[in-house]
Amino acid sequence: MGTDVATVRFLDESGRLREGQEAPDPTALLDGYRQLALARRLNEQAGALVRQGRLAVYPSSRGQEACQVACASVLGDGDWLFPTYRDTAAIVARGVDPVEVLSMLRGDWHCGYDPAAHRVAPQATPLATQLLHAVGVAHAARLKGEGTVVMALCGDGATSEGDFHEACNFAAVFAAPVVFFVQNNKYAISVPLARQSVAPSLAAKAVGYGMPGVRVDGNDLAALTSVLGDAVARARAGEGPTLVEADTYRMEAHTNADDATRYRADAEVREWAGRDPIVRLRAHLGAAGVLTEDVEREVAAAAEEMAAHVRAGMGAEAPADPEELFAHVYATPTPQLVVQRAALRAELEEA
Ligand SMILES: Cc1ncc(C[n+]2csc(CCOP(=O)(O)OP(=O)(O)O)c2C)c(N)n1
Ligand SMILES: [Mg+2]
Repeated sequence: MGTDVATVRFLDESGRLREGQEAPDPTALLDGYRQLALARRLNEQAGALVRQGRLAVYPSSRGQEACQVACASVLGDGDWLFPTYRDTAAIVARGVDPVEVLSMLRGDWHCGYDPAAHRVAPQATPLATQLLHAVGVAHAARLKGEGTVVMALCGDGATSEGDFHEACNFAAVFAAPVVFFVQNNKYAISVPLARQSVAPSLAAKAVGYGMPGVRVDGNDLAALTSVLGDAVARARAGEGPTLVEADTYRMEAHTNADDATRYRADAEVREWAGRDPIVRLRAHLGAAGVLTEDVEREVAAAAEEMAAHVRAGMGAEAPADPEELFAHVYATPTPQLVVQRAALRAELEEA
């Protein structure tokens, strides 16, 4: 039913350039490859930290690393990124220290980094709420005549939320400089895409809002960088929002608290393992002669250095002050909170 949009793809699953496709700049792609390797190592390291009890939870973006790297790399310093809980690697690709980013998933009450300094909003857990905030920031920037573009991330499941609809509609009507980037990883925890939407594609939903919708191979860094780069340029030129859907896959369970074998077949996971974004780019860059063994060694060393930094940062005990429970809620604490705080203090002093 209805008309679908074609999927943009530059590299096929074995890394060959598609016929008639102009070759992307290998130097930029090589830098992207470095970032992909770091993102994969971060996913692995964070998973290990969960098993060691150093992180409370980690929603892995394994398999989605090309999306993570591309959405950060197309932004300028003055632009904004609005991530979800699954987008830790995108925030790190934007240049934020992974130790800071992971502190929320360790259980801290704050997001771990300074959102204004990095122009990265806190990772949103309530689905799609960040899209409205992103549109607000984009609209304000436009009214102020700033050249800011906002990259708003969400998952396939989040597109069923009312907030998604409101954000898309408002952004299109007011030509807000925002890019809606949906990582369609085929599941919302255990709910498969077929139970989420029967639209021809998620990108096709853009038609109803009067904005362009583009579907892109989410495991092809070259195609993603091009499509997202064009959407950012369009927003910056005052032409309004774009909805970009990445066709990708969540290779791991929703989080460490989920058992994905209960709702999806191994064969499906294996099929997607054959479309790995890193393997594909490695094959392409190897054939182009730019990914030498020396470069591979250098990339692996940088990934190990980052992982060691993360282990050191997460291994150190987080400073914990129980009285923080009472801070940052009311400018003037309520009488009940004053009593409770005093009771806690007295109990801690006794202990
Ligand atoms: C408003 C809201 N409803 C429900 C949840 C519970 N929840 C957390 S993650 C999730 C699935 C989201 O799926 P998707 O948007 O596809 O993102 P993904 O986890 O696949 O990256 C749900 C239902 C929530 N966090 N917020
Ligand atoms: Mg999903």
